[in-house]
Amino acid sequence: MTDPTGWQLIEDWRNGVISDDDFVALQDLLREDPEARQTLRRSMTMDSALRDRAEAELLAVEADTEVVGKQTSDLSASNRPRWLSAAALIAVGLFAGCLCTGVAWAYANANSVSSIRLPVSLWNGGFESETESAASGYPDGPGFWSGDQVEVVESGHQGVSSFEGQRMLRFVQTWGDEPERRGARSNQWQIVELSGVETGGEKLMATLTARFNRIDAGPDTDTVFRIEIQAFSGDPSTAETQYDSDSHLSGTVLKKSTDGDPLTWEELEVTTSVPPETDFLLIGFYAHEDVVDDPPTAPEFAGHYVDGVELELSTINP
Ligand SMILES: [Ca+2]
Ligand SMILES: [Ca+2]
Ligand SMILES: [Ca+2]
Repeated sequence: MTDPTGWQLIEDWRNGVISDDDFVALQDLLREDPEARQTLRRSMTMDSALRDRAEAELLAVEADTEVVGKQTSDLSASNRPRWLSAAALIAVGLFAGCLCTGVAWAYANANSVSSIRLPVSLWNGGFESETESAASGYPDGPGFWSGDQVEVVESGHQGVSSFEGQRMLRFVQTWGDEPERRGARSNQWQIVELSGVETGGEKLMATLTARFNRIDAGPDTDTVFRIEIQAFSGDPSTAETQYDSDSHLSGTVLKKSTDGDPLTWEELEVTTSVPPETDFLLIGFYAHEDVVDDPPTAPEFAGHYVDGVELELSTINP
């Protein structure tokens, strides 16, 4: 597809920042232009969760207009809810050990295969520990947050109540150790090892959820937050080089512009397939300077917070 407008519409949709009018324009374009549909499908190739979403939201038109070789993932929308088989629970539970903070059993219904919901917690996803960030830059192992300057603050900071517990994390600067260069985003990473997970041949999915909030400090207040999850093979110490070289096995990213109401938390959630050869997941969340990119030595975020970061692993029952 050579139409730059079409590319931009697809990119905005992928990042979750498309406007209502542009969404309608994108649907019209996809309805009328087979090449645009092909472009969208190709751009989804690495991401089964996005591909499912595209087919649910944007590519349904194909059923009426042409016969296509659909690259449909077998993780259909109706199968996507996060239910686990008993075998997967045992396998993941044994592996995860300290990662599991309360395994909740919930049988789907009497007519389905018995399934169990398994929330797998990241370390300190609620930021109730006073240790906010163990290192700067990429993590080289599991079990801690690492990235740019952040601080754990008490609930009520600048009029923002924590999403859960008594504390939350505030984005401070777009850099870690030294303000060496200009930056327009502040983020934190965490690695979750999966190399010991046995799923009994079932498809494994990972869902990342995070809640964001910000104050309204006037028209210059930045608005955009982002979450990201990627699956990699190999040793976790290779996370930085693999991420920089785009060597993920699968992954999903989502951006969202938030309101200026400090009383409401905005939720971002992404789901990605976890290929069998996955050894670890790289989890990330960001605040973007989408309105004004302040110099690195100036305050870069007026009051931008994250809380309630959760990772959930699930298998899809056939
Ligand atoms: Ca909290
Ligand atoms: Ca809000
Ligand atoms: Ca900046």
